[in-house]
Amino acid sequence: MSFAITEDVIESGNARLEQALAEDFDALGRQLSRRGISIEAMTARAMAFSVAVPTWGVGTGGTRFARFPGPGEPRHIHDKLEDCGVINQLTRITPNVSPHFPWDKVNDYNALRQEAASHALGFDAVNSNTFQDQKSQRLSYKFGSLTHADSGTRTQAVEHNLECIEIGRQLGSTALTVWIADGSNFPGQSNLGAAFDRYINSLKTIYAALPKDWSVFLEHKLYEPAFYSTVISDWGSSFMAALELGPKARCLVDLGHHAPNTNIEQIVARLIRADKLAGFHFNDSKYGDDDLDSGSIDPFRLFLVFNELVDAGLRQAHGFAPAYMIDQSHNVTDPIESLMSSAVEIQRAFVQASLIDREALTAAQESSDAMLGHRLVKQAFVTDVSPILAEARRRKGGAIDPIGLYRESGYRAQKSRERPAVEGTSAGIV
Ligand code: PSV
Ligand code: MN
Repeated sequence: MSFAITEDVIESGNARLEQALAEDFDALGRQLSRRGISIEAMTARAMAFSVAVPTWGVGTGGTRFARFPGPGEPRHIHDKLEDCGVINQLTRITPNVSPHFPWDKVNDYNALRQEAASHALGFDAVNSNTFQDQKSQRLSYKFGSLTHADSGTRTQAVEHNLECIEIGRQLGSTALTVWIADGSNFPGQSNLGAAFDRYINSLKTIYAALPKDWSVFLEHKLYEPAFYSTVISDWGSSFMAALELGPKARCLVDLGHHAPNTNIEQIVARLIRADKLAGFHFNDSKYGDDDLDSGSIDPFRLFLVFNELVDAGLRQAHGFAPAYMIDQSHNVTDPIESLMSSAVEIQRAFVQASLIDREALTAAQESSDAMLGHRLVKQAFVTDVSPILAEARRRKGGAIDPIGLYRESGYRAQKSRERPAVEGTSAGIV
C-alpha cells in the first residue's frame, strides 16, 4: 500500500488553525464590507477558481549545467499523478493535470484516465514534444521539427502531434498545446519567411485532425534554444498563425516567454479583444524563461494580468474561456511545495483583481484621473486576501496551511522509501 495523506490528518491539522482563521476572516470581512465588497462573494469566487498542474513540474528540474534530484521523486506518470493528487488534496485548486508526451507515455490511456480519477484528477491540455529526440525516433529534430527544411522530418513531427490528439481524446482532454523549439542560431542559417510558411502548413494538417470540440494552443517564446531567430517568437507570430488557421487555434501566453519588462497584460488584453486568448502557462521570471514559482518575483505583474482577465470575465468578453496552467521548473525546492505555493499565488492574484471597484475605475479612467485609477488598482493589490484563500480551502476540505500540513505529514520521506531512485526519470526539463 502506498502512503497517502488521510482526511483525518487534514481535519486535525485544520482544527488547530480554525479559531485564528475565523478571527482573521471576520476582520477582513468587516474591512471589505466598508468598501462595499461581500467576503462571501469573494470566497465563492476563490472556491470556483482552478489552475492545472504540469505533470513535468512534480519532478525536480535542472539547468543547462546540472540536475540535483530530490528524494522520493516521481519515476513515471503513475507517481506523478500521486503527487499531483496531493497538491489538489491540500489546496483544492488544481483538479486537472496537463500531461506531456512522450514523457507520460503508457500503453492504456483509458486506464490512465481512471487512475487519475482515483486521485480526483482530470486532464487539461496535452503537450506535444518535438523539441527533443527520442530513442526510437527515425529523424532528428536538431534542425527543427514542424518547420524543418526536410519534409520527412516535418511529417514525423506532425504525426507525433496527431498521436497526442488521439491520446488526449482518450484522456478526456480538449486541447493540444504546441510549442516548438524551431529557429536558428546564425543569420543565414534559415529562411525566416519560409520557416513560418512551413509552420503554417504543418499546423494546417494538425488543425484538420482536431476533434469537433477541440482547440490547438499555439505557444510562443522569444528565444531558447534558438538564439538568433525563433519561428514562433512572439504573440504577433502566434496571432498571425492562429488567424490563418481558424477559430480553433488560439494563442497561449507563457509568462516567461517575453523580453524583460514587456507589458504582458497588454498582450493579454489584445488577445482577449481578438478572441484569440487560449490560456496561460503561469510562472515567474527575472531575466528570461526562468520558470520560477508564480508570484515569487513580480506578484504585481501577475495581478495586472488577472486585472485584465477579471475585467474580461465580468464583462463577458466574447469567447472568453482561458485555460489556466502552470509551467515551472523547481530546482531548489520540493516541487510539491512549489506547485502548492504557486497555485495559491495565482488564485490570490485572481481574488485580489476581483476586489477592484470596476465602476469607480472606469469613472477615474474616463475623467483622466491617473492617480485615482492607480490607487483603485493598488488598493486591491495590497489587500491581504489570505484569509479568503484559506477559508476557501477549508470549505472544500483542503488544508488551511497546505505547506505546513504537507511537511508534517512526512509524505516526501515516505515516498523516498517507496520510490527507489531510477536512472533518467522522465521528469522533464534537464
Ligand atoms: C518551453 O520553454 C515550455 O514553456 C513549453 O511549454 C514546453 O512544453 C515546456 O516549457 C516544458 O519544457
Ligand atoms: Mn510553457
